[in-house]
Formats: sequence, C-alpha cells, structure tokens
Amino acid sequence: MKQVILSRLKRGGTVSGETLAAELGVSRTAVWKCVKKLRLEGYRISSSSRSGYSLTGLPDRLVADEIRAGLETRVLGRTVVTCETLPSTQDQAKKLALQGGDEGTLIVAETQTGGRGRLGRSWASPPGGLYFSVILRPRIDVIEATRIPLVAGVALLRAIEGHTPLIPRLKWPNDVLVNERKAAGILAEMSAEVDRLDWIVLGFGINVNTLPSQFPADIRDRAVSLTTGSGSAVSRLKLLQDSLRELEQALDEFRTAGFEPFRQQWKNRSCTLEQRVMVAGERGPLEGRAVDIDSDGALVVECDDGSRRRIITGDVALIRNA
Ligand code: BTX
Repeated sequence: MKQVILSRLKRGGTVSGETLAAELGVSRTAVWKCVKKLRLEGYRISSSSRSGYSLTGLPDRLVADEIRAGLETRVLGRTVVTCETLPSTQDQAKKLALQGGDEGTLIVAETQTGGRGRLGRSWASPPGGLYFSVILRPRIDVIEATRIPLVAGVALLRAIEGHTPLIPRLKWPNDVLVNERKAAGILAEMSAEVDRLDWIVLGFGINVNTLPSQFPADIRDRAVSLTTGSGSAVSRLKLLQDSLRELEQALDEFRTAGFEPFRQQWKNRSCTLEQRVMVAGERGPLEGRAVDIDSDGALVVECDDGSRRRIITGDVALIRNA
C-alpha cells in the first residue's frame, strides 16, 4: 500500500486522503499511517486538511525502492540491501557471497564504522559519501580477474564525468583523483579455486557530498568530495544508479571486446603514466618512471638503470616536481 501511495504522489499535484483511501479501499487512518512511514523514510510530504497530500522532496538517504526504481541494469542491483550504518559493506557483501548470494547483490550503507581500503588500510566513511559493494560472478578465467578493478575504475570515471564538469583522473590501480586529491577508491576482493572464479566483490567509496571538515584530520589535505571539487551538489542516488549502469556495460564490453579497449581508456585518463613514482610493493620499495599498463593491468615502471618492472599489487606514490 505504501508503494501505491508513493507512486500516486510521484505523479505530482495534491491528492486528498479521502481519494487515496477510496482508490485503495482502506480507511483514511490507514493512508495517514503509510504517509507517516514514508516520512520516516525521508520522503517530504506536505499535508493540508483542505487539499490533501503532496510530495515535496525525495529522501536524501538511499532507500532500496528508490535505488531500484531508477536502475537501468539487468543484473547489478537485482537485490538491494540498504543500511544506515555497517562496519563495512564489503564484509557484508563477502559474507553474502560466501553464502551463495546472487550476482548483482548490492549492499549500501550511509556510513561505515570500519570501512576498508586496500592493503589493510582504512576508508573514512562519514555521512554524505557513497559506500557500496556489489557481488559479481563473472564467467571468466581466474587470470583475467586482475583486470576487473581497472575496468571498474574506467566505469566509475564515466559515471562521475556524466554528473559533474570535473575531469577526474585514475591513479593506479584505481584511485579517482580530482584536482590531485583522492575523491574515490575501489576495493576488489575475490574467491577462486585454481581454475574457477567463484565471486568478486567490488567495493566503491566515493566522496560525494562530504564536507572537508568531515574527513579525519590526517587525510584532509589529500581527500576531496565531488561537491567541493565541482562547486555543485551531486545526487548520490543518481550517481549510484549511473555507476551501476556504467559498471554493467563495462563488464559486458570486457566480456565481448576484452581488456584492450579498457587499457587504452585507462591510459587516456591516467595521472600515473609518465610520472616519477615510488612503489611500495611486495618486493620492497622501488623508484622509477611509470611507463605503461600492460595487458594484465599491471603497472610497468622503468627504473633508473633502464630495467622494467611489472607491479601487480602495491601502493604507488607520485613524486611531484622530480
Ligand atoms: P586505498 O587503500 O587505496 O585508500 C585508503 C587510503 O586513502 C587511506 O590509507 C587514507 O590515506 C586515504 N583515505 C581514507 N579514507 C579516504 C576518503 N574517504 N577519501 C580519500 N582518501 C581516503 C581505496 O583504498 C579503496 C577504498 C574502498 C572503500 C569502499 S567503501 C565501500 C566498501 N566497503 C569497504 O569497507 N570498503 C569499500
């Protein structure tokens, strides 16, 4: 009944409690109770005893029904779980994946208390940001999975570009930088057997409407939100829906056309290539010039002695003015 009332109000105008009650075959009190529930979910509904109810605003919170209503995907977001707060959407999604959760299952939280980054780091997750994880079960070889985070990075950039006048850049492997500060990050985790990929969980942390004062002091000069970067508010709901659409399209393209088109797009949007970098990798620190992304998605660094090293995992710092 709540959904019927909501879609009626979404058509616009004012509709009386009496009309709604008659249309639904319920009492006016029942209608009023549903309106109350919708208000609790964040819908702004004005009411006047003479003319009735009208919808004046959508929730700023991410509501599962709203996410689903505007989704242009086949698979991603088929199941949506929204939470006010979670330790980590990634942990929740991994738990569901292990229990056999469907491909496309989406976990979204308004805030996280234990948001995780790569290599055991943390991801600050105050209100105003977008924090979500999605379960993928791609039918690809395990070896191909290393490319998925870069494919996801390109997809996220496309979504951000569609929402803001910003020119975001990708820092290997998949940080999104705006004005040289980090605006988003992607965490990819997977479970596989020798020859079979079971699942990949992709986690996205995007600073959408986060205020500078909401970032922890130690990252305040390195983090930025899309709103602060662009000077105009960005809809978290639309950005979430567009990110999922772009991700699904990108994964389809990856399946049919392979990694090469993404490698090129990644390189065109990169702020890592042709820069002097310091890599904290598995085999110790390494300094050199980032020269390429190879066909596996690894970063190729040319050391000062001319030798080339492939970086598969690790942290890359750009050395400015070198
Ligand atoms: P990362 O390891 O590349 O980035 C983490 C590093 O970035 C931190 O060490 C810190 O320096 C900085 N940092 C932390 N929080 C922020 C922030 N909000 N904005 C800018 N810089 C920050 C990148 O890891 C991958 C992050 C994925 C986060 C998502 S959120 C949804 C899902 N759930 C979860 O627990 N993780 C993922």
